[in-house]
This record gives sequence, C-alpha cells and structure tokens, in this order.
Amino acid sequence: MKAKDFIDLLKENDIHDFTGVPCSVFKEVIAYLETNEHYIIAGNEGEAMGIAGGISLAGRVPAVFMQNDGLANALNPLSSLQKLYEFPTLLVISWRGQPGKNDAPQHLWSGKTLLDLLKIFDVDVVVAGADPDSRRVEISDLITRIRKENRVGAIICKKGIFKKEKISREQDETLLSREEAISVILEEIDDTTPIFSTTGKPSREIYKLRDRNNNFYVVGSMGCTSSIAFGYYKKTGKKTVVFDGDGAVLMHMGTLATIGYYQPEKFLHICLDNETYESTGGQAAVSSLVNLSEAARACRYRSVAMVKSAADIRDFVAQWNQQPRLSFLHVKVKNVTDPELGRPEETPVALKKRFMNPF
Ligand SMILES: Cc1ncc(C[n+]2csc(CCOP(=O)(O)OP(=O)(O)O)c2C)c(N)n1
Repeated sequence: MKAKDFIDLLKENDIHDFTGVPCSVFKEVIAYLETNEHYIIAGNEGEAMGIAGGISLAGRVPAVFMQNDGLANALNPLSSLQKLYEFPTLLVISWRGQPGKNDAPQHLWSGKTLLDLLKIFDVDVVVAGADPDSRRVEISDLITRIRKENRVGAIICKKGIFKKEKISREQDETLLSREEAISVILEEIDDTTPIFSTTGKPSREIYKLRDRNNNFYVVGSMGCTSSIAFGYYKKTGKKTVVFDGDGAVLMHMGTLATIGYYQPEKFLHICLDNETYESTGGQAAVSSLVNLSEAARACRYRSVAMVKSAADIRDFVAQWNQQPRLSFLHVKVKNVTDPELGRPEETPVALKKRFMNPF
C-alpha cells in the first residue's frame, strides 16, 4: 500500500490528527505526514499518548504511530489516560520481531508478546500484512467501533506493508557524517575506557569502526544508554564515554537532569545530533530547533560545547582526557549512513559477558 493511500484511508474515516515516534516499517508514511498533514513529533511513545489525550479532549480521534518496542512506553497512559477516560484512539503499531520472521534480537520479546499485551489491555486489533488493501473494510470497521464505543484500537503493521518510496531531505552537506565523527572520537579514547553506545546505527557504526570488549552496545531500550552508563559509573568510578543520538536524548530527557544532579565526574556524554531519527528513515526530530547542549548546560554539565568540525571534536575530547569532568559534547552531523552497515554478530548476552570481563 502506498503511504498516501493509507493516510487517505484514515482520513476517509475522519482521522486527521497524527502523532508518534518513528519506526522504519512506516518510514514512508511519516515522511508523507511530515509534508502533507498535521504530524506532531513526540519525544517518546508515552508523551505521544499524552498529546493524543489532549487531542481527544478537543473532540477529535487521533492516530498514534509507534514501534512495538515503544508500546511499553505507552502503556502507562494507555491504561490510566486513554482507557480511564474512555478516549477513542487509534494506534498504528509496527510489528518488529514477529514470530517466525528473522529480525534483530532486541525485537524478539516485544514481537512475541505484542498481541497478548494488546489483548490484556483490551485493545481491538487489525493485523495488516503485505496486502493491507484487503484490510480496508476491517480498518474502517475498527475506527467506527472505537469512535462509537470510546475504545482504543490498533492497526498492526507487518514489515514490508508500505510500498518503498524515495525520500529525500535537505541537509548541510558541509557537516561530517555520523560515522566520520565517531571515527575521530574513537581515535581519542584510550583502550581501557568503557564505551556505551545508543540504539540504532550509531552502535552499528562503532561496532564496525572499533569493536572492543569494553564497548556496550545498547541495541534496544532507546533513550536508556546514558542512564545505563551512569549506573555503571556510580558503581565503578571508571572514566566513562557515552555515544548518544539526539532522538535518544529527547526520548528520556529527564536523564540529563539526573546526571547533572549527581555530577559523575569522569563522564563524557556525546550527542551525535543529525536533527533526525536517521536509523529509522531520517524523520525530523525537534532537535532542529531545541538546543540539546543548552539543555545539558542547564542540567549542570560542567563542560559543554556544540561543534561541527573534526578539529573541534578532537580538541574537546583531548581536553576531557586531560581533565575528565562531567562533559557534554554536542556534535552536529549529517543525516546519512552506509547502506551496507552490518550489525553485531555476537548475541547480546555474549556482548554483556564480554563487557563484564573485558581483559
Ligand atoms: C522505545 C523505542 N521507540 C522507537 C524505536 C525505534 N528506533 C530505533 S533507532 C531510532 C532512531 C534513533 O534516533 P537517534 O537517537 O537520533 O539516532 P540516529 O539514528 O539519528 O543517529 C528509533 C526511533 C525504538 N527502538 N525504541
């Protein structure tokens, strides 16, 4: 199905308000919404449910897009907002890790439990696969029912449901790519410093550029990398480096405040900011207008800089090596990636064991 046809189908059913967090399964749909409709970019799936609740209070029926990994972030408002107040709401949820299909390990548990979880939460479901056109009637019936009975319904989107379309976005070609920026930083980090890296392609690029035992790749739990690193630092006091993405920082922005409050001294938090969710198709993030390094400064990070060049990156990390203190390196990068980028070959449990006994 084409992205436009899917949105037209929702509009025919009087749904005109869209919010959510991206997934690569519906990258064409979000790209279409960004340019053609009212789409509100939410920081995380729980926040998207909050925005949807407000839209409901204004008398409309919203659609909330999310990856099934993000459904857990949405469960608190789903139960104590949408269900509690009986707000008719449509969820559009991707199905990564569908049983029987090959997918990355971080999706397997949420893929396996998706339908059961929705059943427990009394959500009506239509599963749409390769031929979603054949589900038109069921989707329309679902929306009619949620509106009439004030219920929550979900369209589950299997991988490959939307027709591939070319998506092009403007960007500053003078910036480094994320991979180039990572490569410069890695050259400055010594072998004994543990590295924590965020969900999506940043971890895959670090794996490609400099895999080592004391790298911890946070392949799932988007937005938790800096809190994992902070917990580790609190127990070990080791010089610690975090590679984060702007989307991931935004997803749990409260972590900046927690870290700033506790002031881990030898902690370098790097945000590779391409102003998008590059790993899931380059959808716009609010970091194009909201300055994350100023947020870190307000949260009491001691040394903060926003940089764009390899030389500035090198200087900042060299300075941190000499005088490690709570620091935030905000690197503006391009929204591009190597299409052939691989994934860690080891299982997550093997990577964990390796990290815990690196030498
Ligand atoms: C809770 C949750 N929501 C959504 C996703 C899907 N997802 C994986 S990576 C990613 C984009 C990450 O963006 P950012 O942190 O800015 O890094 P970038 O890929 O742009 O370098 C998203 C949305 C996820 N894994 N988990």
